[in-house]
Amino acid sequence: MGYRVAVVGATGNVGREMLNILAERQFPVDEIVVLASRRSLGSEVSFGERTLKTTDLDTFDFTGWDMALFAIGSDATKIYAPKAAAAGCVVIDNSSLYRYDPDIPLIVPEVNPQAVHGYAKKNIIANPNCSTAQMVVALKPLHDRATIKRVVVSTYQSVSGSGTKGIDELWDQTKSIYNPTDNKPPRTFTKQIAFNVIPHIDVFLDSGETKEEWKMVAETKKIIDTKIKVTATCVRVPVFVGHSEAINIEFEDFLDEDEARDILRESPGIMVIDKREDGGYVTPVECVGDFATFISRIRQDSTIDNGLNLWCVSDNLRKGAALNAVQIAELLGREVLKKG
Ligand code: 11C
Repeated sequence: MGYRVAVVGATGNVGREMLNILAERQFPVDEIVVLASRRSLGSEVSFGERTLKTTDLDTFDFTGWDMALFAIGSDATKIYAPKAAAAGCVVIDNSSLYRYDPDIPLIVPEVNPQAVHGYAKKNIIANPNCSTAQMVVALKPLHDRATIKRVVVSTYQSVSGSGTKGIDELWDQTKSIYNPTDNKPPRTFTKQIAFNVIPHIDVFLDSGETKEEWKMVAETKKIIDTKIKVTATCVRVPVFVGHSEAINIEFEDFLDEDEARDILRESPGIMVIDKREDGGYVTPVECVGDFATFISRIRQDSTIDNGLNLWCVSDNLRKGAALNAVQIAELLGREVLKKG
């Protein structure tokens, strides 16, 4: 026996990836429904070999459905997630709406799977921000060995993090550089993104940080350890898919770079590609479509007592969103619902 699963926001980039990954990982689905807003009704999406037609989210009754994977914005999530949860369907939500609610677990299955048992308070589980998900996969096994005190991270985030409109803007601007008569002003991003980088993702906060930077701090604390200090600079780069991060870590105890490499090699969800030679590291184009978080450039930071540097790359639509949501669904099935 399998599960009755709803995918909410099935026509967006993340919703489509959720369907691909459910099919690729042969998630035990008895029945699947793909839900979308009225404006996307009639669209078709693929689920393995099958083509599914979208159903109206607004009038859908979640009673009798086991889980709903939500991939819609926070405003719509606020309306529909409580309806699903009240009907007894466990919501796995990709928006930022519930991440910081102490009664809602925020889960990366390789890092804090035990948190799944907290789902029952509200029947909702939150999925972290993409830039946090890949970073905590890399940090957790190192924290278990040498206790992380502080992390300084700089991100290089692809345009797909801001949805299809971000992808279209990079494509249109890139073409218009070669054909200036077709010049299109920035709409999604605040400055030109083609052949440029922008140190601004999400809104500015009073502290001077952006919300994206704040999320990396708050979510790392909630998922791994509230004592870890994190400071982040988040930057949008002209890459279609795949977020990269340069991570500097200060530990309580000394951790040798070779031991760190061995630990990471043995850790779940991680692929270490780290040769000290031309091309002996991973770049975002190579991680697209993959499940792993890739780690390269592992090296001692000799400017502090117990420091390491590393480079971390992952597919932001997969580990950063859809894959992590499906892994949560697998975890929920395995540990709690036990039907599959
Ligand atoms: C970006 N990280 O790259 C964002 C996208 O809180 O789920 C995901 C925002 C979120 O723009």
